[in-house]
Amino acid sequence: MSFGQLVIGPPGCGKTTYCNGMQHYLELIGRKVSVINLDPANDSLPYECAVDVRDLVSLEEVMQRFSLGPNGGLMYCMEYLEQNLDWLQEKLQPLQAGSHYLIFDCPGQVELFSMHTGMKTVVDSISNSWHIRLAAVQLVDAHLCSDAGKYLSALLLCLGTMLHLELPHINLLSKMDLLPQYGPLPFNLDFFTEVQDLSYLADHMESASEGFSKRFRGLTTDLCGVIEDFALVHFLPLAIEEKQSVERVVSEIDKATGYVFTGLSQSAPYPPEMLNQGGRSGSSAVSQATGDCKSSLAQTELPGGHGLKKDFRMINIIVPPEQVLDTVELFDFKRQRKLSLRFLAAYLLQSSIQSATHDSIEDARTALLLHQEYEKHVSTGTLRDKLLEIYRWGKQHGWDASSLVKKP
Ligand SMILES: Nc1nc2c(ncn2[C@@H]2O[C@H](COP(=O)(O)OP(=O)(O)OP(=O)(O)O)[C@@H](O)[C@H]2O)c(=O)[nH]1
Ligand SMILES: [Mg+2]
Repeated sequence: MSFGQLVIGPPGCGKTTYCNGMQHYLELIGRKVSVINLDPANDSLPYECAVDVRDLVSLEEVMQRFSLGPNGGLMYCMEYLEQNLDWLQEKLQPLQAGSHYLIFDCPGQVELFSMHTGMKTVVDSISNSWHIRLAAVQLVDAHLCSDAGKYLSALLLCLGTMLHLELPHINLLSKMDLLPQYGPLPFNLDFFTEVQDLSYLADHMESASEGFSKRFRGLTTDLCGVIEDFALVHFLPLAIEEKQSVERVVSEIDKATGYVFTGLSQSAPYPPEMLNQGGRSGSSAVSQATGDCKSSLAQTELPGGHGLKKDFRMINIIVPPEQVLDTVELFDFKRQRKLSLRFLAAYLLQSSIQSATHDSIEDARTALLLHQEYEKHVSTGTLRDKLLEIYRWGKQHGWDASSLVKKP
């Protein structure tokens, strides 16, 4: 069994630079790494390339020979690769036999990974037929966070790719070092990485754009609802030049592919380089945080909050739903969108929360008050009617309950 990463993302988001940085980092911590270039347009490679698809097919030649433009040419190249999978398999076999960790540098045309069947066949062969446990590592330029509309498009792209590729998936906000030059962000960085309470995005888009019509608001709100309902997309920030940042990313990818368990069949519980790291490494910091959280959960009678599933997933623990008071689930109407904390606070408590930033204490206090509301409706037998009323009202008003908030 081999392990690896499929590095994907829009043009120029930093995939090739990431492959180079990742190869250096992993070699430093003692892994044997091979980078495979799957981009037929990549003519100057900064990394040491073990397999180059350009030896099979090159974009320039295809464009000349068939009078195709760059995008049509690339589609042809990927279909040609699909027809010649045994070429790729032959090249990968010695690397797998040598237990190399494989990093695949991919082209930037996003449609290849969100709707193209040829590329999906290539990926399926690598991961299913040739037994290489892959994680898709999707890079998205962090500057997209400076514009709510572009950020929403990036979320949809990530979600679409995740559903199309069906691989363990890690989304990264790349080029974090350049972010300050785009000015202050409309929200904290946490808002963009955790992808919670997206109702703020619609508010922000409306206030930032004069021509933002009511129709667009409804569409934006529904799209945000779809992303929140799936609860699959979140991001890790990446600064490829910073060791700690790369370390954190590697730790997440290793958990996603199962690489962390490779030592289990031998005597060591973790891959050797993890055990050898001095100090508090990313992976040990994660287990420390997980341990801290587990012990506080053990002392808590019933942990409560809003949207806790995602919090638990972030720290990699599983808590049975019956041992949690989650206001997302309490106010849920089956097969309907999940309700945001902000909407529920405005509708049921007439209070406005998180008008400028995310405050976790304010969130916790609001979840507690909502739980009291829930108990009240359960005891009077009015919960179902209340939920019907909330969903009807929400749909009619574009899920914006700010008009109900009591003025201070
Ligand atoms: N400041 C900064 N620049 C970066 C970073 N990553 C990549 N770049 C620059 O962004 C440009 C594009 O980087 P590439 O690594 O070629 O991006 P790519 O995604 O492989 O591009 P395509 O293969 O054309 O889709 C290059 O000029 C890189 O030097 C980063 O983390 N910080
Ligand atoms: Mg590239």
